[in-house]
Amino acid sequence: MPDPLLPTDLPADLPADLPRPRSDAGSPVSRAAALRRMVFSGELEFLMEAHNGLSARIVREAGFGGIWASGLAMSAQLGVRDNNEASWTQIVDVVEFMADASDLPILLDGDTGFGNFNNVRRLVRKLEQRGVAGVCIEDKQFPKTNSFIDGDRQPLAEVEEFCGRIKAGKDSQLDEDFVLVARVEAMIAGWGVDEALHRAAAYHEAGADAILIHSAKSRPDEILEFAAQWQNRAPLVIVPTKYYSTPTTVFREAGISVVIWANHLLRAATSAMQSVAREIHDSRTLVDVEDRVAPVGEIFRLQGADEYAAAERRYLSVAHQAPAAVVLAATRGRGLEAVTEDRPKVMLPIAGKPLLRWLVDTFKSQGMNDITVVGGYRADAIDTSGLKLEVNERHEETGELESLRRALPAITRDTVVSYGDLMLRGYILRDLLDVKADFAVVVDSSAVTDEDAGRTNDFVQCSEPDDRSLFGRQVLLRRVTNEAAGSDGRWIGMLAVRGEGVARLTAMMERLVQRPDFDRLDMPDLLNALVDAGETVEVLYVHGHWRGINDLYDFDRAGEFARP
Ligand code: SPV
Ligand code: MG
Repeated sequence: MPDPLLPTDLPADLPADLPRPRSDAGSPVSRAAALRRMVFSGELEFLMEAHNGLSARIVREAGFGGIWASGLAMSAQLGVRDNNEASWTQIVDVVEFMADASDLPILLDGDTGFGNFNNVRRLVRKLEQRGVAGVCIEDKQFPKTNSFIDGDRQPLAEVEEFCGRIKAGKDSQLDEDFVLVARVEAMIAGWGVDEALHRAAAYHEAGADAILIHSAKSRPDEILEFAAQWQNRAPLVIVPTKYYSTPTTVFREAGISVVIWANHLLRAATSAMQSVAREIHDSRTLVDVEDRVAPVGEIFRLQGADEYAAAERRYLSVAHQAPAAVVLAATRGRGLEAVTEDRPKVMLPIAGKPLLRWLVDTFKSQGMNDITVVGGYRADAIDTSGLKLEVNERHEETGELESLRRALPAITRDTVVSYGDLMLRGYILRDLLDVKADFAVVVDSSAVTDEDAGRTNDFVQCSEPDDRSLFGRQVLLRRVTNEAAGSDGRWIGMLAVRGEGVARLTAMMERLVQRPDFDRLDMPDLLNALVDAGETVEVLYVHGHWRGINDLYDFDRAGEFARP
């Protein structure tokens, strides 16, 4: 459901923790109304330049109340000149990304309006449709050049003609709050304060909501003179890029309404990119710059990755999400001490890659990319690429269930819980995923040898022994024991939990944690507790095609299994 407090023209995917524009009564206002309030607040207000979605979000997070979508900055980030080389629709596309990325009111630098009165009409319509709060048009001719490039050689528009553009823009806005600012370039073009005043009065008369009075001088004198003579007939907007050393209180005292910091994010980004590019080029390494640049995680945060994950949980049908996987990999490995000095068992190489990778690749081959590994012994040596790592620091004095407990936050949907020292043919996992039961385990019914009996546990008794004629019939788990004799096979160490079983697994874990002997409990204890609680744990029988790597004997033979 949309947030009822959000104005309808705001993007829905923004983090909810930042303040939204509100009326005095506390109810939400549109962005156009928010910009209008800034312009007419009677206080000195500030707009910060942004030039794309990312910088728009950064402006919002910095705490500004509004954005200046600078023509100079937007054209520069596109790699073109501020001479209307980017078409007006390209500019509207850029500003649309900004409006999507930030819920701040945006005042678009609309240059000359991109043509005559007719272009201004269409521009205003398109801006309103895209959530832009206002536009500033300047009294020059299309195509324009940036005011700071030979500004005094640039022809100004005829006053009457420019008034026509203003009227056309005002007549076409559908939202009465949409703000049209008329920009006076007379002082840039060297025509002086009087001409500027004459033009500003005409533009105000034509319907402009505010006047942007621009100057390229390094001191604010002509701006202050203009403001003094203007006498607050309409709000004044200024761009002190050239007279930047003027204290801000001077503008406040002059009765200015809005100060635009017009290009500083573009320039900040440019300096940073130049320095980092040069340094990486010269040093041919990333080590010196890594700590100076934003971590990739910060970029994800600014992009709203968390909101996406939440939306995925909310909207992506569970049927379309591959299950998650939790891999228990905390142990060093019995009888493997000689080869696990510097790594846990799951990092032992088998036919050229770590044991854990074989398992992870099997998961990935079934589209399961959400994989959480619980490490313990030498968890630091686990290769975590493509994985999330949880660590059971108490692995030496705890059993497998304490490791599983560490991964419970990751078990929010269908999940396969697996021992980490397991290799298996892909079809076993695929068949397990096809089982529809809330709980399902894979059991190998091939003859249990005497040799196995001495070396491993996890023998199981089932509702029926394996029999190929069982195909299609449901077989249930009765008990996991360490008794080979009389068992129906071996649990291979893989449990699938799906649907409502996910919550019941969590509930069962919460009950088991209360037991005084919890630290000694292993996965078989969980399976038995589920059975004892009346849960249906379905058995998928297989006949070989997997290996548990329990000791040096298994390790020695694993390579053959990996590459038969
Ligand atoms: C812009 O930011 O594009 C402006 C202000 O129009 S200025 O560059 O000062 O002309
Ligand atoms: Mg501009």
